[in-house]
Amino acid sequence: MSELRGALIGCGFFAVNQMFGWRDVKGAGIVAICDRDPERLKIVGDQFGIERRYSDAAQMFADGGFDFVDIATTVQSHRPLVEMAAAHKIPAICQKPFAPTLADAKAMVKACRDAGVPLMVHENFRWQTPIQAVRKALDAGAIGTPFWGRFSFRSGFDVFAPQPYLAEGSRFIIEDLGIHTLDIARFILGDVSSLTARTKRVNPAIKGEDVATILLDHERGATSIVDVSYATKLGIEPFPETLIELDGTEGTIRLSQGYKLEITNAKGTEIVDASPALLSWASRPWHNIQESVYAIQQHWADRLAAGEETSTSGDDNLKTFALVEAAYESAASGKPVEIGVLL
Ligand code: NAD
Ligand code: 89V
Repeated sequence: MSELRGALIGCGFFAVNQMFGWRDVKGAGIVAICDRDPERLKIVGDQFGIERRYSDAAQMFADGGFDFVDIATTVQSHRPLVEMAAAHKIPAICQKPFAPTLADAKAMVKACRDAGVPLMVHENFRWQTPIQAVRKALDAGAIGTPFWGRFSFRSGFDVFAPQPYLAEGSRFIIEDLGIHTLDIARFILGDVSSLTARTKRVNPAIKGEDVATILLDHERGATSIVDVSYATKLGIEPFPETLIELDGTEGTIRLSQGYKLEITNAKGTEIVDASPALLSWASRPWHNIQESVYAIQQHWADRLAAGEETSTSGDDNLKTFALVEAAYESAASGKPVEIGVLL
């Protein structure tokens, strides 16, 4: 079968990982790129040898010649670009956060559904090797039925240097990072019926919250905590590791710093190294995220070729996005929020 031809919009900081990922993906590649910043267009075009370059996405869609679009811009442009893809009947991948509001996210899912085109949100954290290893152990019944969990990301890493816009929004850690952690909680323990959240801003140089603690009630009965912080100064910096604790009826799972996976049950305790691969183009400490970029893009190429739905489809991501909205609502009101009401 011939290779799927992709076009990428947004050639900024993170798109470079996506371009490397596409270079490795089997069955798909990038044939055109777009950025309204001529400097970024040139840097990425030259680095990856892409000749078709556009400063205007509308012009690129009008010219066509590609089978899918990969939207790697920041959130403000996601809705118009996804709707442009739907209008041209082009399957679309959209970076997280999917949209500025849940209402926008729902409109984007509807636009693609009405147009009959596949839509995947680039929610890559569930594709990380250690997270997949936890899910595999759970699916194999290693700890019976999980009744409690903790999904923790606590760091003092300077994310504002490569992504200065993160310091500028009134929303920060839940919208940018917690969105991944909440998605992991859903991926591991299932959908959520209600949540309660508390937030803080510790770093005075940024506008949004940099600490959040969220209590989740899962529909299948488990209770979990998602706790995220960019104000946590540790001896050994864990960025960008998500640490997981799960207690089940037959045992426990602990994913601890250094990608150490410990499974305890009636057979004893097994310790496994769940480290991600260091891909040829990757660099520490980002390699965990970088490998998951490749993995989600390969998943997209496989599913698009097979005409099957992706793990983080637009529909699926609405359930993660609703948790983000609910967390801000709960933090503001001090009260629990029912998720079903939002969806
Ligand atoms: P960035 O600002 O470095 O890059 C965005 C690029 O998009 C810029 O070059 C800008 O000129 C271009 N752009 C914006 N609107 C455009 C439009 N309408 N048409 C053409 N070009 C346009 O941002 P970034 O740090 O690369 O982040 C991009 C997205 O990736 C964000 O949504 C961010 O949250 C996400 N991100 C995801 C991960 C992950 O692991 N999934 C990691 C980092 C960033
Ligand atoms: O994955 C992300 O979305 C990034 C980072 C890990 C820095 O928060 O923005």
